[in-house]
This record gives sequence, structure tokens and C-alpha cells, in this order.
Amino acid sequence: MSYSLYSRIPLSLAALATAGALMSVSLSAEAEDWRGWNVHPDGYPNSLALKSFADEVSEKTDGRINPRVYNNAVLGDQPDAIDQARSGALDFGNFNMGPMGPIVPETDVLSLPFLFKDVDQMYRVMDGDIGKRFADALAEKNLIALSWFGSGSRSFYNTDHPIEEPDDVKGLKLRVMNNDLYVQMVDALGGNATPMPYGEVFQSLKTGVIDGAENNFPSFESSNHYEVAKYFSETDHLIIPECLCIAESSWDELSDEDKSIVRTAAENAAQEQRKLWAERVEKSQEVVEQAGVKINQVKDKAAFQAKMKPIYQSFIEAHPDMEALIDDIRQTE
Ligand code: GTR
Repeated sequence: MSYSLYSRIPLSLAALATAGALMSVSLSAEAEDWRGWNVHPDGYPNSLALKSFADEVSEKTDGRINPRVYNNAVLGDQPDAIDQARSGALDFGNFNMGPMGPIVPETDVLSLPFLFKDVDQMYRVMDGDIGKRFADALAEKNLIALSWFGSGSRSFYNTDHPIEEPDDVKGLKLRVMNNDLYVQMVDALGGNATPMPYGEVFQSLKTGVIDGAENNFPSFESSNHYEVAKYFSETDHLIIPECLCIAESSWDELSDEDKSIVRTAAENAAQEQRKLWAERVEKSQEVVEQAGVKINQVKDKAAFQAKMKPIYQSFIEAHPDMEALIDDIRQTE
């Protein structure tokens, strides 16, 4: 994805220049065109923040690096895009830690239901030493996590009835992201989990292939799932951070100066995303309510937590080394 301006210089001009001058042109004018993956549409908080990231990087590097963001998952669905970024076929992306789990097992901790108290606690955890630990785990799989975005809390929605207690999930066919922990989570409530790429959910809801799914308000709204699924039940069972990640191969090519520019731009983008996110949650809620979606608060969340407890037990049995990490997260103020 790099090209040299050298190859664009007309031959006549090249002939005029001395070999030494040409060498310096080709070295200093080397530019990197970066391709970035984004699942969301234009105007979504993440899309706006990624655009700011791209603009800041290209401005501050005087065009040495020109990131371009491809929205709406046009470069592939999320698990595929993660693979592409790992191999360097993509330069960067905004990835959710849910579909990251199958690749970076440590990040599975972040997909345990009811792990965080609230979104602010998640930010504090990810901005501190624990976040660095996750970044180290990602780096081992060739992804450089420069900052953490939020994606609010996820709740169930479906086409049939409000979910007030765990039994209301029984028999519902619910789409989940690509991670076995979510299959266990829906199974624990007596539903049928169907892992499926995000882009297929709308059609599957419409045709009745699935009865519902789970997500946050902004995604429920921007994906138009609310046009079909008229019951949104606030279980808030998952709070999952997302990274702004750079492909290791693209990162390694940068000078120290450019690394610092890219890191700062990613941190600024995360601040912007978090601010826009908080605003969008409210707006999205209004949009879906006006469209006739019935939102219900789930009063007894402890009942859902109790059903999901075995997931923790089997997770810790499979990964005893991660028990302390779970405790550290829980104890973060
Ligand atoms: C969104 C999240 C995306 C993607 C999507 C999904 O909330 O921001 O990265 O994970 O959910 O459900 O697939």
C-alpha cells in the first residue's frame, strides 16, 4: 500500500535531475496510503471519530501517511477484517473485542456477561494498566491497540415480546456475534443462539430466520433493526470495549515521530468517539421510540446474572490464569 512519487515523475524531468537529487526526492516523498476498516455507516460516532483520526494523521504527517476509512464493512465482515489487519492486508480498523476473542483468548474476559458495573468503569479499566495488558495480548497477534472506544451496553431485542425475565428468552432464535461465549450466554437463558455477521442481521430479522439479536441503542437504530424488532429489553448484559488497532506491519514501518503522531491521533479519536457516543445513545433511543419500539427496563437483572454464572465457572476452569484478571477488573473503582 505504499507508492513512491518517484514513479510518477515524468522521464524528461527525471533526466534533468542528478541521480543524487532524485534519490532524495524518492525517499522524502514516499507516501503511505492506509486502508481502514469500519463496520458502521456515515455519521455514526465511530465513523466520525475514525474520520478525525485519518484527517489528523494525514495533516500532521504532511501527507506521509494518508489513512482512508471504508465504512459499512465494505472490506469484509468483522472476523475477516481482523484477519486482514493481522496479516497487513488492512492497515487499521475499529474492532470490537467480542469477535476478537477467538483470536486473542485473553480478550474473551471482556465478553463475560455483567463483567463491568457500567461504561465509565469499563473506560477506567481500559485506560489503565489492565488495558495495557489487553494491548500486549493483541500485539502478540500482530495488532497494535492505540486507544479504546466504547460501545455502550448491549441488550436483547426481538420481534415477538418484551423480555422481562430469563424465561422470556426461551425458544427465541437470537443472533449473536462470532464468539462461543455468546452462544453459551443465550443457551443459558434457554434461547437458540445463531452467530452471524452484522450485515446479515436485518434481512434475517425480516425473513424470520431469527427472532431477535442483541446490541446497543446506536447500532439497533443505525442498522434499522428497530424497523422489524419492536421489543427492546434493557438487560445491559454486555459492555464490550473496542480498539482502534493498527496492523503491526504498518506500525513497524513508521518513524518514531510518526508513531507518536498516529498514537496521539488515535487517543484524540477515542475521546471524540466517547463524547459522541453518549449523545448518540439518547438520540437513537428517541428515534426508535418514535418508530413505535417498546422499550422495557429489566427490573431483576440479578435473575439473568444468576443464569449466566455457569459461564464464569467453565471459563475459569478453562483459563485458570485469567481468574485474577477478572477479579482485578471487578475491583476497579
Ligand atoms: C456493534 C459494534 C460492532 C459490531 C456490531 C455487531 O455495536 O460496534 O463492532 O460488533 O455491534 O453486533 O456485530
